[in-house]
Amino acid sequence: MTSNETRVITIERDVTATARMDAARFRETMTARGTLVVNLLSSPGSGKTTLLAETARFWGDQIRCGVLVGDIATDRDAQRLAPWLPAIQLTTGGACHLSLALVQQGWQQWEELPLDILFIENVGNLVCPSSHDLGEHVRVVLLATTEGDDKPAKYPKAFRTSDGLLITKTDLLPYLPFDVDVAAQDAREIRPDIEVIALSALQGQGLAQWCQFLQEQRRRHVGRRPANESADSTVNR
Ligand SMILES: Nc1nc2c(ncn2[C@@H]2O[C@H](COP(=O)(O)OP(=O)(O)OP(=O)(O)O)[C@@H](O)[C@H]2O)c(=O)[nH]1
Ligand SMILES: [Mg+2]
Repeated sequence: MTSNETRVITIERDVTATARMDAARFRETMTARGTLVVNLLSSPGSGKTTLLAETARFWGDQIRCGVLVGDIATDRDAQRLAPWLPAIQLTTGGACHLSLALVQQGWQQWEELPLDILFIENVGNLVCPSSHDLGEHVRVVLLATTEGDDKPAKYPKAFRTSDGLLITKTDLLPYLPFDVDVAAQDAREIRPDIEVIALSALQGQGLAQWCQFLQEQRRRHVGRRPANESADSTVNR
């Protein structure tokens, strides 16, 4: 073969099968422990960390949450979250998404900690994280009103692989040409059953609906109520 010839090599096995199996195993372990795993992804700055802090504040000690927070560099998000919920920073050292191996490394530090919900805040990026199963039960994508209502069709994989879409920073709607219905419709064309919630973490609108969504997901995937949740519990601020 000369140096500029191309050879096609057929690999007759699914090279992603091992990664899928590892993710499925982690999910099963977390199901058995009664911990719902929620993977949050979005562009940088859509409001993931702010939302997590407000979610933990909303629930207080009613629901036990922890977060593994991914960033390329710095532990700023873990520091911001520490006053509100247990937080471990996972620093990727340049990679544009979290890996299951890194998540499991973080989780090992908590194996004895009883959690109702484990959040994973992925690295701010609307492309790379969507291709990596981190063993989550639920994937949620955030789209801020400042990003434009045309983004779902432009970044389809993030929306196709997500169970929920949070339209964030709705307090800014009076100042922006962003139409919530247009963004929701765009996302539903890619993923018809995506649950859409519009919210403002800063002002609190939509937060109760988001927390209700998480409780429903927990009942569905993990099949138990949080230990501290009373039988007729509805979320109150
Ligand atoms: N107006 C408004 N600003 C918000 C809201 N939520 C977050 N922000 C602001 O948006 C900026 C980014 O928020 P973060 O929570 O750091 O966003 P992030 O998605 O965690 O960012 P990365 O981790 O860097 O990807 C901050 O200045 C927040 O104060 C909101 O509901 N309304
Ligand atoms: Mg953040």
